[in-house]
Amino acid sequence: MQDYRKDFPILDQQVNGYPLVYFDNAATTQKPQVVIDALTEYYRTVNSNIHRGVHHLSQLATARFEEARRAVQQFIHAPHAHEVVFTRGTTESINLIASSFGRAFLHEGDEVVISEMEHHANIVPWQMICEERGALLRVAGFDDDGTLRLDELEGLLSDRTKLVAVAHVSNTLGTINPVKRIINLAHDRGIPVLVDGAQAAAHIPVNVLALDCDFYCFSGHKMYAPMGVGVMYGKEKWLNAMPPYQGGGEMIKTVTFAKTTYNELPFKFEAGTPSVGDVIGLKTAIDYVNGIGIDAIAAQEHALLEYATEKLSHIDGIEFVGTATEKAAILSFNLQGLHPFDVGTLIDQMGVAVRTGHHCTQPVMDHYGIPGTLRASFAFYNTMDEVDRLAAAVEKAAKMLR
Ligand code: C6P
Repeated sequence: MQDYRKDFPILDQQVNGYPLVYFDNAATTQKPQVVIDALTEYYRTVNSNIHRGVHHLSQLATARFEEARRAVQQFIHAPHAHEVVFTRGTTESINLIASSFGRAFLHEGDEVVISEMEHHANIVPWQMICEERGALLRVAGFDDDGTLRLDELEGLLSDRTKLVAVAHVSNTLGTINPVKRIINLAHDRGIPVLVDGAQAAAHIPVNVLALDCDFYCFSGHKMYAPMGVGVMYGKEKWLNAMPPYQGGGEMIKTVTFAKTTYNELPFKFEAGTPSVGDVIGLKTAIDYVNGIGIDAIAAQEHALLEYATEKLSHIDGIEFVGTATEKAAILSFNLQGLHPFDVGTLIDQMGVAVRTGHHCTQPVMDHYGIPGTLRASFAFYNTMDEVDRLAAAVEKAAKMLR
């Protein structure tokens, strides 16, 4: 894995006089040179609007854009390329589904079930649409170790439930949720399931066909691709039954002032000019990840998590937040009596980048009665030496603050 590290030029720099240790990969991953090159190459030689022109560049850009769609389809094992819709990111993907599915299928007295560990992006859009439609949001809790209470979730499912929406991996607790079991429980009752895959897509294998999920959402920038592109996978039967999210160019078949008819999938959900270069960058990132292998990536990140958990457990007053058995490489923690911002600021002075705060999961903070955590999140390019640097920095910060 060490060989791949040199593919990421940004990692080779000093911060505050120390070699950078980048442990904020859950917020966004760094980009390999091939992705940076794909972007500049696109703007240098191909840039053009897509699906609109007969001219050479437009056709080239369109072909590359659609090639990227097929790459995403294969990456997540979607049955059809037209079930892959490009968005700006997970947030937009979930808002699209909440707004469109909600308008089609949510009525007064209906319910949407989510979990207590969701990112705000998988809470607020549901609150908004539920309020608009007179529906109710129901929340399944988690145990103190960060394990989702599956029995509680099952108990919430009824003939009023119109959708279940859960994270594949929690961005704060690191928990890998048993999404296949959740999907089976919901499908037994005819309820569709949305999986928020923002923290899963680049870290564990994703197979939407095997999962049989109805929707799967993720962001390119969390999987080595540029910011500005995300994916909303939806089963054809749902996408056909849902109204468009936004109106505009590209999503129409015919427009008259009397009546407009909508384009076929996936274009019905892709109004306006998309971020073509970023989509092409996403394909390059997928090729790059495939070149290493998602299983090898998962194994390396798991080793980093185990080592970091062991190493940090020796620090005086450390409290881990999220210790479920099934975890992705996300380690949230606090130091007794110290504010996470203070510790985070001090370790940044030592060149170590972690995220501090509530990580857009305020209900998780409320669960524990804490204002925030420090969160180290790993990528395959991180090293055990960097974990040593984190542990040393945290220890030193604690000494300075106590
Ligand atoms: N979590 C983090 O530091 P966007 O911003 O649209 O790319 O992703 C939103 C999102 C949705 N679901 C989960 C589980 C997420 O982790 C995120 C983004 C980042 O944890 C930024 S808050």
